[in-house]
Amino acid sequence: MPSPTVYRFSFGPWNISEGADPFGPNVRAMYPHEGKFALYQPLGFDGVQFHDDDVVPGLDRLSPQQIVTKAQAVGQMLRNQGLEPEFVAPRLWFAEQTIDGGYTSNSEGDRRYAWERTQRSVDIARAVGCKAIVLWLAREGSYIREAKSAMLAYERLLAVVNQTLAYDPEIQIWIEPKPNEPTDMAYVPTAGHAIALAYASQDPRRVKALIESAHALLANLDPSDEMAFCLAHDKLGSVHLNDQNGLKYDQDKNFGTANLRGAFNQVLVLEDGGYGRRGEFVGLDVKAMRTQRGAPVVEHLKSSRKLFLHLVEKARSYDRKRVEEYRRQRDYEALELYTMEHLLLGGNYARAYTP
Ligand code: XLS
Ligand code: MG
Repeated sequence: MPSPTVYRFSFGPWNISEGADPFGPNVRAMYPHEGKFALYQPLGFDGVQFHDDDVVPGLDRLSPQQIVTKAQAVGQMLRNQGLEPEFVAPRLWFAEQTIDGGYTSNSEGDRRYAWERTQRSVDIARAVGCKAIVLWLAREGSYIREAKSAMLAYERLLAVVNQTLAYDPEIQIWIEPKPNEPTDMAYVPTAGHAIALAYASQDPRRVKALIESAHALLANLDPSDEMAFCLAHDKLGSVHLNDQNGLKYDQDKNFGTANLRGAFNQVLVLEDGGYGRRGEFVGLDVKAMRTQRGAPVVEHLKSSRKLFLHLVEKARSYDRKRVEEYRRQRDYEALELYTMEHLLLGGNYARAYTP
């Protein structure tokens, strides 16, 4: 039996936000970006996830050399604070050149911009000291299917994956699938699509997926299965744990708060799949409620981490022998009751309670 994994946690600076949504402005004071880094360790986090311009603001106006110099300084600042950069994601959804998507835009100039920005993100990842970029393909898709050739789009996505692998011999690419929002119909909506791209690429070992619970739920899939699929192929680069209440806008609710049993199954899969033993982070992509007062608001990060750790305890005390026995007898009614009672009742109470 390997010793139990000691999980390490990460989040991105965007997870401490001011509360704006598409229908209303900020409701909390801005919290300076640099100040956020000091919050990580006291909250129990030591991994930092970045968008490229979180590391180097305004990078489109800087030369590649200026970008690298600035990123190196951020890397040093992180090391001084005992923090580790987990990944850098090119922000390919904000600039004018990405209105119709980046890699799959119908405009050649826009596609060139996306590729240049991707190279800069790889440079930033290397300079800040991490080995992965995340492709959240926000606007790679369309509002109407007739707008783009999906076949061509998938060819273009694979070409960019290959170009990136060739650009840097060590960089890993973790694709974060999402089926919708901000585009209606997104390419690469599921883990299956991401892993297919990985195997079709020139170096499948370096292409993995980042599975976000809410994104899987928006595709009407079970997040624990999406994670298990990646783990079975040794392709789970990272996770964005959170929750989602039905098929709505992307909610990024606290982990385990909409479906506790679903969250338990995600933790079980991570535990059984050995996730985290090679230093993988447990990323929490959670958003504070707009109603929450104060600045900075960090309760959602604390709560999600705490709920994850409670579920780790539940996963470790889940009686696997008993589960195996129920499976052998094909008694899934009993297995379900056992699972629910295990989640509902504390250890002592469970023993004391006889129906
Ligand atoms: C948005 C994504 C985003 C990425 C990072 O839906 O979850 O937060 O994880 O750009
Ligand atoms: Mg995410």
